[in-house]
Amino acid sequence: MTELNAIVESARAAFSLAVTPADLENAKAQFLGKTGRMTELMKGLGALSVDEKKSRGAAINLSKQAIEAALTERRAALALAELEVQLKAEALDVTLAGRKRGMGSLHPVSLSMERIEQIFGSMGFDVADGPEIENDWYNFGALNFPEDHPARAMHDTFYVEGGKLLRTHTSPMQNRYAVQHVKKHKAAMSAGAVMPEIRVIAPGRTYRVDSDATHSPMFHQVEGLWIGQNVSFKDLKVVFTDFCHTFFETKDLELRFRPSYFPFTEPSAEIDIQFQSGPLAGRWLEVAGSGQVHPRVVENFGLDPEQYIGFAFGMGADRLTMLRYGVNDLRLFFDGDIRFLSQFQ
Ligand code: 2U9
Repeated sequence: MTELNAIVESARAAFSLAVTPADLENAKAQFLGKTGRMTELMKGLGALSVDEKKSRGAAINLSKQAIEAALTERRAALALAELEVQLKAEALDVTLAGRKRGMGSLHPVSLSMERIEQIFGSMGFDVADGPEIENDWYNFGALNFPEDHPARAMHDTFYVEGGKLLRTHTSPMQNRYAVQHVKKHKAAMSAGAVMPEIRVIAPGRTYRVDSDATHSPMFHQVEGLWIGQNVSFKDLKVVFTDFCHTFFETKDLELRFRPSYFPFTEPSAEIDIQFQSGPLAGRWLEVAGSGQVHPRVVENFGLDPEQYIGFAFGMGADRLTMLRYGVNDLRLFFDGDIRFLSQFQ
């Protein structure tokens, strides 16, 4: 073997011993680097004659090319090996079961509201909608709250810019609904027609400056309003009794109407229920306020209170949900704890 062939062979051997790209670059330096063996040979050419330079130089170049080819080949082999290691490390087992993405579900209070809408819907009640930021007239004035009356202070209102407020109850929605209803039928009524009854519920978020174990600054109400020519307290009793039976899924409960005061109803009553069996049995539980709609409120709808009369009620949807599911702390509804919420899926 010529000297050059021997160098090429030892380069090949050195390259194949390299197991990392860094090893390989070190090995390359030994042959092709500034002080490498091939470079030293090239330097030796200077001492030769022109003819010798030509033939020796060509031979050295050939060997250099062979070493470079060996280097390229080894580089590719190491890169491939590295890729294989990486692929192995990042291997995916496509046969593994997928990770389950949690399905969302309705909040228990939303479930109650939907249920309440459904029950009153079956009794012919429409569902009103309306803004959470209200003006003083719809929230208070039209509902017969006199200026500076303590009942306004009782509501602990959140005021926002421009004299507007966060509605303290859902009554303004029924107010707006009733005013629209009357407008729609005004012409027919002037021609002697009787107005179709107003039968509506208003579910939604309400706001009061209040926060403890049983009060949250944002809470949910469902209010109802039924106005016609011959709608009485008796109808309220029938409707609300029926509602309680369906909502709590039992007829084994008593209702009690206890006199009370609201500016928008006269007479007014708190509605209490008492389960005759089950974990809540034997205690009177307050579930709603109610009353015959005050004549001034009826007048504000644009109706003659001598002709049109009816009742209204209001209930806290959060409290009703607590009673239905046996939840003992209102704050659980607002914590967003999945362990609690997932029980209602
Ligand atoms: C109009 C006229 C009258 C709605 C009514 C109540 C009685 C009532 C409370 C129950 C628990 C509010 O969430 S709570 O604190 N509500 O006691 N609400 S009558 O009366 C109306 C509504 C609309 C136009």
